[in-house]
Order: sequence, then C-alpha cells, then structure tokens
Amino acid sequence: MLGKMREADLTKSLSDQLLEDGYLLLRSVYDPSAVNIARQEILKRLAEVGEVKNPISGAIFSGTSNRRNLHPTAEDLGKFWKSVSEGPALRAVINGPRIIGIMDQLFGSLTAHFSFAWLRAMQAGRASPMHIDHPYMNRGTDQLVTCWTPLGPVDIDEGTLYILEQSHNWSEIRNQFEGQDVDRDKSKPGHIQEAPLELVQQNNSRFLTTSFNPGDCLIFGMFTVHGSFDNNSQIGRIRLSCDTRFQPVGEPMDPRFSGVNPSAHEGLGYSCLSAALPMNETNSLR
Ligand SMILES: O=C(O)CCC(=O)C(=O)O
Ligand SMILES: [Fe+2]
Repeated sequence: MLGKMREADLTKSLSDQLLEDGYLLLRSVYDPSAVNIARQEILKRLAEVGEVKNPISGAIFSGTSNRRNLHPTAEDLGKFWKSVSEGPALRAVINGPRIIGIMDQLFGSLTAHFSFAWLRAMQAGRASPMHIDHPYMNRGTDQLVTCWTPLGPVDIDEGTLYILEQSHNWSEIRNQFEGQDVDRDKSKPGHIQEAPLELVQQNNSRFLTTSFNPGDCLIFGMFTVHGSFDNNSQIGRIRLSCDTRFQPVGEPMDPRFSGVNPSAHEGLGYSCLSAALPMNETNSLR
C-alpha cells in the first residue's frame, strides 16, 4: 500500500504534472545550507524554552518544556510561535527567490504567498491527521497550492508527509468538502474521519511518500488527500517542517492568512496552531 513519489521534471510543464499526479516532488529547490541555517535558527528558539537537548543541532526533544512558564497565556504562546515562524533565516528559505521562481513557473505568472506559515516541530509519537487543505483556506482564489518544506533531513520513519495516489481526482472527497469552511462550519471536522487504510483500500490507492533532504519540497493542490506518518524516530529526533501557500499575484487572497498580523483560524493568530503549544503538551496524535 506504499509507493514512492516520483520526482517532477523541471524541464516540462509543472502545471501539467500537478494536474496529472496531484503533487510535485522537487529536489534541491532551496540552497541546502540556507535550509540548515533556518533549522539552527528554529532549534535555538526551541532550546531557549528548554525543549531541545544539547547539542541542539541533534534536534532531540528534551521531554520537558519551559515554554508555558516563559509565555503563560495563549496569546503569549502565539506571539512566541509567531516570532519563531518569522525568523529571518526561515523566511529567506520559505519565501525566498528560489521557491518563488518555481511558483512563477508553475502558475505562469508572478506569485504571491500567504504571510502566515505553518511551522511544525513534531516530536516522536506525533502525526498530522489525514485531510485536504481546501476547507482550511478557501476564502480567496482557488488557484492556490501548498508547499511542504522539510527543514532538515526527514527519513522515511521520521514522520514524512504522504499523499494518497490520485486522490485529487476523487469526487467523493470533492463533494464532501468543497465549500466547507472550518471557521464557519464548526459542527463538521475539517479532517477526513475515515481510517486512512480503509480509504486507500476502497479507492485502490497507495500512500506515496519518500525521504527528504534539505533543499527538497513537495507541492500539492487543495484537494489532494495527505497527512503525515507518525514520527517514529528511535532517538527522539524532532521533525521540523513548514508549510506555506502560494497563488498568482492579483488573485484574491484569503484574508485570514495575509498581512503583518494574520488572524488565522478563529482570529487566534499563531496560537491557533498546535505547534504553538509547548512540545510536552502535544504528545497525542492530532
Ligand atoms: O507537516 C505536517 O505534518 C502536515 C503538513 C500539511 O498538512 C500541509 O503541508 O498541508
Ligand atoms: Fe495540509
């Protein structure tokens, strides 16, 4: 039930390949040393709140956290995570000219990005539930893509992202979620409730994934079913990654995720993210 993602061909139409596969796997898009600098920037901030063991470059979770003592309220935690998410070395990667160039090529026009970024520090035992992105961010243009950027190496057992093969063409998913807005339709969960294995079997699909190196990224559309595998690191290595969103310039942008103080979900800003919680409070799968 597991397949290997194929690498996109940069010399051919990226939009055709995205339509065909529902994703684009791109290797060495970013400068790997810039990714490593961003990684160290984030690890330093996590170490500042006591969440990373020394030497911090190992990215091993300490098992404890001072984050809530240092940043007691939800608002304080959100501010802390915003400051980490807006680190200059991180932004130089995720909003930098290399990925913008790829997006210009994909859209065939100049590209804009959400100011909001979904930075994730996933300790061993955690995963992201299976979902499509559409119900979370559909108040602007539908010409929107997600770019998932691992911030450092992510081996196959360290919580890689998976997509379900050909899921971008599944009408049941489209019918179920098109037009749903998680901030308006609070009674319905945004994620897919079916068991991933069952959904894969029903649709004769496969989990597609790969290991990632610094510099790689994965681009996909709003209806591609995806999630992350559990981070099964045997040494407690944190999986660091960031997801960002791009669209053609001049198209309407979802107002929740743009500007200097994006309101994000429920107006909570960065505190809407589970990553804004201390790492020792986010052990359960979510
Ligand atoms: O990194 C993860 O665990 C989830 C990422 C995701 O859902 C996305 O990039 O849209
Ligand atoms: Fe997602």
